[in-house]
Amino acid sequence: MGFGEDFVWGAATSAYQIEGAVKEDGKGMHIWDVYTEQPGHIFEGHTGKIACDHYHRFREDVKIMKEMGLKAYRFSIDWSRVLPDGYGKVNEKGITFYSELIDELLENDIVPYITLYHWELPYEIYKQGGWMNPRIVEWFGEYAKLAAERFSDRVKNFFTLNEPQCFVGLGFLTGEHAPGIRAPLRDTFEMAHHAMKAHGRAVQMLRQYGKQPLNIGYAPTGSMCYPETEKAEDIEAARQMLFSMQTDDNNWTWNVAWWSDPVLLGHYPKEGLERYEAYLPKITEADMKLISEPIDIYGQNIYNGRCIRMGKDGKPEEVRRYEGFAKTAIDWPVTPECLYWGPKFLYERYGKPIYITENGLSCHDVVSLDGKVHDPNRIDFLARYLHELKRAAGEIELRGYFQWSLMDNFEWAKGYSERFGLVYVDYRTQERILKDSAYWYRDVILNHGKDL
Ligand code: GCO
Repeated sequence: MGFGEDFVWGAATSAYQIEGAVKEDGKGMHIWDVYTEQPGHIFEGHTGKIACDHYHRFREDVKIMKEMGLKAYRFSIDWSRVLPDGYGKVNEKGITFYSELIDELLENDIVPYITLYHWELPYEIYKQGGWMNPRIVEWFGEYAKLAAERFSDRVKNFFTLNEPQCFVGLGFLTGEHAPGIRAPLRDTFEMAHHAMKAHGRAVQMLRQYGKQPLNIGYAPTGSMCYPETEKAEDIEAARQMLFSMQTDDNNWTWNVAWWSDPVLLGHYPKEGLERYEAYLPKITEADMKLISEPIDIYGQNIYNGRCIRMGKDGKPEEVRRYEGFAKTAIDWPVTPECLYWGPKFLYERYGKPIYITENGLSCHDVVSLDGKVHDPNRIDFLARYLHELKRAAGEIELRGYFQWSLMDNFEWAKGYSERFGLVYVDYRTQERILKDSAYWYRDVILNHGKDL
């Protein structure tokens, strides 16, 4: 079995991480523009002011995608570039940029997948409460309507939100991402609820104003789990752990089921409603109906997972995370099995066609004396993970895989100190160099992963 001929092989990026041009052609400010200006938040004070200068170099970058044989490209629209205040006046130059990018992709037979929100919250909206303000549901809906009106004649695939776990959890629980706030627990649940309603409103508007039948989904992440062995009890333990409220309260956003049960099953998980009762906002039936507006595809960003076994007490327990695991440059464990078990468990629970919307790693990449970038660790990592994904492809409806990332880029609080790209970026000269892994991935795409 394995990957079919129509399996979507792609790569992903996000606006702030690659575009630069943060104050150009009418773009408004968003929370990362402001957050990165403040000293002390980002490694060595790095910002996305220039990043990979993709705003000016997108044609060159699409040419590279073509050379790599990519079939699809997942990118985000910077909400504040097309709606400087987040609502109201449209910035036509911002629309033109994304329109020209879409045309360039289509001319090169690369299918565009748009993420509407990859953390680029317009600062004007933030000043009015941002995700705490219930009006954000309508504001996000109006933004989705604009995207549908301007791009859905050529773009069929839309993801509404990228990783609400991060933009709520890291932005407002731990405060290590923009806007760097440690909000009261109850506020984070209210923000999360508004974000899920905003997702639902965007689905409605995309559906209503889409110029063609659309594939609509979203791209969450979460604390993935896989069994230590393939014994039935360990598999059951991993499945139980994955969909339980498995974290402590200060890391609650990593609980997968809290974000996906409402969208795909129409209700929050019972365990969570009981456990978090003291912190929850008012949740109405109308809210749940909006949140569970039917979607067509389900993205999941998976980098690693927790190794789980059934304990002697009949309860799931974790094998210690770093005991014997290889680690990537950003110190994340290498756990390929999560790319078989994660999609499998998610498909069994939700029954929606799945895309792996992000998977990849940071390596200590350097330009060697021969002028090339040799990244055997990335090839080894991808070979192991895609081997596991291929097994899942033989069992569930797995639509595609977007490697994170197309090119080295601004890695949030880590700035440019982490290199996740298949393409190396020299930030002083903006030179792009395809790493060995880019050529390896090209061959995987060419032969549909036959050798994985
Ligand atoms: C995320 C984001 C990406 C990151 C990537 C590496 O998943 O956190 O979607 O923007 O850059 O995952 O951390």
